[in-house]
Amino acid sequence: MELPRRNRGDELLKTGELSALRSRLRRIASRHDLTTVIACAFDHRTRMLPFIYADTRMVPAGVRAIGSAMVDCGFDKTRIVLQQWNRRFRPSRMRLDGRVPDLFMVSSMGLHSGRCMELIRDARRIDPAYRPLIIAGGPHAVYQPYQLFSADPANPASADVAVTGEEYVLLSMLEVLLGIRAEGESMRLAFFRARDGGALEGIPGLVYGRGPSDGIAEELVDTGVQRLVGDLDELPDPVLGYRLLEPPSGSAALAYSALPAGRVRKLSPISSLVLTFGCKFACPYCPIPAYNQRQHRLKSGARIAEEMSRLHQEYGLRYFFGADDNFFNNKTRTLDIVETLTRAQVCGVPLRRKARWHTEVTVHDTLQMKEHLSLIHDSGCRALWLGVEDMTATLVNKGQSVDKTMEAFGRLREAGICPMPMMMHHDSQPLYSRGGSYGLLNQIKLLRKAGAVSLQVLMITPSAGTKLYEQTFAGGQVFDRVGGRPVLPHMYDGNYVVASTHPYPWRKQLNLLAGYLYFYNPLRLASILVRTKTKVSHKAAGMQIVGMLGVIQTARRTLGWAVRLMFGRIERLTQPPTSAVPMRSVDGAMPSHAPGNSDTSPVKGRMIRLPVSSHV
Ligand code: B12
Ligand code: SF4
Repeated sequence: MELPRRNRGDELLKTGELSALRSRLRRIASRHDLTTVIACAFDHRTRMLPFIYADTRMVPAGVRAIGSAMVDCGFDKTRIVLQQWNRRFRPSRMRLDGRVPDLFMVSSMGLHSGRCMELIRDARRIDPAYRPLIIAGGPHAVYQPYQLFSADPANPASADVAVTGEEYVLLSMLEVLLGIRAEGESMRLAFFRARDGGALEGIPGLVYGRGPSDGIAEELVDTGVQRLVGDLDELPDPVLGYRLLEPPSGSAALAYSALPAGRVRKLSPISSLVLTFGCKFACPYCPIPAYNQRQHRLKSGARIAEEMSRLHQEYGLRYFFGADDNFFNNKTRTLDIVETLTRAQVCGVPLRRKARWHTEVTVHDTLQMKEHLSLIHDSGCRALWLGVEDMTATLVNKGQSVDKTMEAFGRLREAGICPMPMMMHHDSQPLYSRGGSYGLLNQIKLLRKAGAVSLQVLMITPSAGTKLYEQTFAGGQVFDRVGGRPVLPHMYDGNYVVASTHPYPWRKQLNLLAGYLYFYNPLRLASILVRTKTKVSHKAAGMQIVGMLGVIQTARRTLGWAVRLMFGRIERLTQPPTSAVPMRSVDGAMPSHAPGNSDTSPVKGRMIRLPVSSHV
């Protein structure tokens, strides 16, 4: 199910609320001398096309945002550890400023949740007398916070609290904790006192366990859906987060100091940046509109220009990736941003000469913007990722069609912007269809012709927080085990066929590879090199090389799965993962983050297998 919507008019924080909270925390920060480690969970088994470079060479914006918020509020002793760069990091070995940190935070997407739980389990090895308060956050906590808590005495791996929201929720909780914390008291004990006294119940966006024994929750309290910050200019400066990065290493412990500014660009040449959030469409397989409470939230053009300039000046960063859901969502607002970027200067030089930016949009909105694409190029935009999904709109109709997609791609190429299609393969789409445009290869052929520079083809896979999620399980589409091998969280990335009613699901798996091979291959590289040169053809050649290397890695990881699908017995799930611990809201209503929260009665702790805890 989608996240429930707050009452109309109460979706957003009041203007200035986040800024005021930041100021209040700054006034009390020096009294507390907090140390914080923020880990980004990452499962290296997910390293393959189409994310093979961006996954490790773009420090995720989520952990940077949380780190920036801590520093902005005066908690300078903060370190960000990326499992992407520090595979062996062990929270039980971490020391910051010579001591076990007060706070251990972990951010995770659903597909990295296996690693997230390992980090939490390891942090719990720290003697309770010194143990930090364990806070989980990020997309996995937003959509499935109940998976971060254990009811198994043999495996007491629970976060103390899951933040199902953004900076405001975390900072509100810290304000309450610091408000009641006695001198020398640990943050963990302050948290328990606040929780038991009901002081956290008024902060929407938290889920925490309660129970007599440490690490095993008897019930989960859900304080409801967060209020969102509407004006993204109120967010803390993202430049701060880059100062906090743990240098890459093979060590389990932390380095004495953070990554020097001079090394940031080499290790993370692309900088992901929050520009806008939200999308006006309502695709049934996408959780984004509900997460954003159907709101469109933006930074101003001036603020974006300032952030790009500072990131360029301080770290030499030149390439930016907007964390947008649909950057072209609103024409007037988009034009306002790009016009400002076109005029902006950095040290007397136009910003557009120093900064190149890229982001995600839809085909429909690209055509709405078609008269302005050269202005968008002039503002520094060089590539746009478009959710083409299925060009014939059979899977989902969001205004795309073969003609419209071809027109949008042509216009982008003319303007010097690389079109980067994102496709979704599904059970009813054949590999090839004779004389039509329905087959996967037929569509890739059209996209090649239209000038696509890169390709993303993923199998449609159930995603928590979407309209389709529960029914995909109820319909028996989702695999539990194939040939005895369990489907693990990292396999929910769209690269593995883990949900299908096709009689030969192995064909679907091989279709994905065939699609990539058809797009990325030496013949195509040669033809790009000899064809007429255009503004984007050298980029297409570069992408071919990256893509061919990526295909090898993708085949290495997924061919074994195709073989299992061919010969192994497929066991299916009939229910999505649910909470092993009963959940309740603070007011007795249905908990907002409970699985299948459209039911009318509270969840009574139905016990079914959690992919996170049982398969890892
Ligand atoms: C950019 C992006 C990518 C980039 C990421 C590159 C990188 N290293 O950063 C690329 C293109 C590689 C990518 C790939 C994938 N992505 Co992606 N991606 C995004 C996108 C558009 C922006 C992410 C971002 O930077 N957001 C901005 C930051 C500030 O937001 P945030 O991370 O959510 O963090 C905020 C809160 O969550 C919270 N928070 C985060 N961490 C923590 C920690 C603590 C302790 C606390 C208290 C709070 C907290 O506070 C932050 C500040 O507000 C999001 C959608 C979106 N708009 O967020 C999807 C999204 C993260 N991706 C998603 C998915 C599923 C994928 C893929 C699996 C592909 C797919 N099938 O769609 C792959 C996985 C690749 C891999 N191996 O990891 C999903 C995750 C859903 C889930 N339940 O986990 C999202 C949410 C989109 C969606 N469908 O809703 N992605
Ligand atoms: S257009 Fe993209 S971001 Fe918008 S609802 Fe559909 S899939 Fe989600």
